[in-house]
Amino acid sequence: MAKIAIDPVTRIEGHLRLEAQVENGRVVDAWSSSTMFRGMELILRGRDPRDAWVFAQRICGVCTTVHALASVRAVEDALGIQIPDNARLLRNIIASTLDIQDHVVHFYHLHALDWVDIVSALKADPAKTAELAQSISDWPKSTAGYFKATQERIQRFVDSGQLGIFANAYWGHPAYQLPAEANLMAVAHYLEALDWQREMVKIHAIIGGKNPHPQTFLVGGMASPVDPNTQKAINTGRIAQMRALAQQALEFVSKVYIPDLLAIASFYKDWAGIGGGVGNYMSYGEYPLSGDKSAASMWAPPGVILNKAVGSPPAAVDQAKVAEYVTHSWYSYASGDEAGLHPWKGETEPNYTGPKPPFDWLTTEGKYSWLKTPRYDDAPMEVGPLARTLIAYAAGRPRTVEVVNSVLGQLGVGAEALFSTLGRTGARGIETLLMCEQLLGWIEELSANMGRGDLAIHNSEKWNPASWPKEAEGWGYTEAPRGALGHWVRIVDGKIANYQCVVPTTWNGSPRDAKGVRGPYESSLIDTPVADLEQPLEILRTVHSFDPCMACSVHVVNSRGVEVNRIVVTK
Ligand code: NFE
Ligand code: MG
Repeated sequence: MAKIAIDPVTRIEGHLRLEAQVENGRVVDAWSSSTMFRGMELILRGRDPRDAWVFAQRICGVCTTVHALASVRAVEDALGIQIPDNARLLRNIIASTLDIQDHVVHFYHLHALDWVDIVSALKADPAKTAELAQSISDWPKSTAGYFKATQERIQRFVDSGQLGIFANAYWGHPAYQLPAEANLMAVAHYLEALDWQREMVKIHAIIGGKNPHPQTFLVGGMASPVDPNTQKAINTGRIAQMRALAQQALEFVSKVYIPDLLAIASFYKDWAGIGGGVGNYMSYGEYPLSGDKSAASMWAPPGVILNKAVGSPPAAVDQAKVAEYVTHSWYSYASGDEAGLHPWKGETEPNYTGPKPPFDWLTTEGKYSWLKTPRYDDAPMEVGPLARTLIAYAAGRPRTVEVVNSVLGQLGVGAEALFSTLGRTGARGIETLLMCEQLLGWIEELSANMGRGDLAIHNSEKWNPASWPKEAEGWGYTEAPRGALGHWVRIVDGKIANYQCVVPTTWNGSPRDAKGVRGPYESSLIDTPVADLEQPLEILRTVHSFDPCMACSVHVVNSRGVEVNRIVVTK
């Protein structure tokens, strides 16, 4: 029996530490700990609720914008505000653009190197690489000369002795399975995706002036004027620009990302049996297709699936069933640390009792993370692209069913393969493709509204706080790239009395709850093979498949912080 600590986990956002017990080459127990406290919820207290989104959006620069969206929706829910149709469309366009860009960046820049060995790419034959690439896609860049130039670029990195962004990985690890040519193809696309993602987020700049943190939200709608006849608004030219960027996105995703995903997955089918986790999935639903907020009018349907039951329609989501525990988190609740609190009654009172330098193991029987432990109806929930895809699949959404079945068929695996590390990574790609198809539709809808003279972007009916009730509570939700995101606000006398964010990575990365039940990361690591304790590549594969973001989930690093970049092994 050996115990290992990985701290920090890299190629994620924020500060995550994992501890795992390994026996006979397999993980038998695991603990997930966020080592960072931020207190964003506290700085919102006492402020004007109409300003909250500007602060909340700064929770994260990776899933930028979703916190602004959840925030304005929470206040709109509290005050009973309906938004104009153009605001719905602008919000859908901004959020889906983020989702597409974030998923591609995750696949190539945060996750691919768990599967792709850059150093092996140096041994590839560029002509054979071109043959391979052309056999899976008609992407025009796939020539021998192109792959040779990529290889020379990597060689220059290696010769300089400074791998830069490619340093600190486990190159040559026995768990890497791809032939050299597939490695070279993937590295070439890693570099291409860097350029592509910069173009894609120009949609945010067109609507909201910049990325990250587009500056265009308003309680009651949006602040981006739409008018085909003026340079000072989103006009016909801007629509054409967005349309071109969305078309480029669909091209890149369908001709590069998806073929790469399928090609890489075909060498790692054993990962369809590893990394499943809690088996419960939740989505709040997102992308309203009309002003109606019913489940049927959400492009990504809301729902809850328990115990992998995708054969029947998902249950409805009731936000009243969300509660956060701090039994194993570095916080204290006034009423004691055993019971969970619904976010409207939520408390953020730090109580750090964790490791001290130079090195200390987590006290896992007590508190061991800055993440709280959210539970739905007392059960742990996995959230994110896999949850959304399974819920859309179980709800019988035709395009999801079609693409999921096609991907399973191409890989020659059954539906049970979805509940795994590979399933999580595959679902993210499937969702990206479907969302690219849909994004173009929202741009056309906005254009059609403008064409018929509907230029409304904001509903100012309740702008004056004198029109608000003395007390109000609201819930704002969205499906962020990493999953279900909720903001809960209590407004008293026109000011924020309480504000709580329960974020995707809080759901997925949470420590155990009061009953000792593991969170999704912890649970998914059980049974993961570990070939080399000093190079726990397999653990990173599973945890990276969730796309962790600790910045979001704890919403300043402990100044006495634990040692960084170190793997500690005890045998
Ligand atoms: Ni900082 Fe985020 C997303 C939100 S969180 S990345 O997606 O909300 O886990
Ligand atoms: Mg929170």
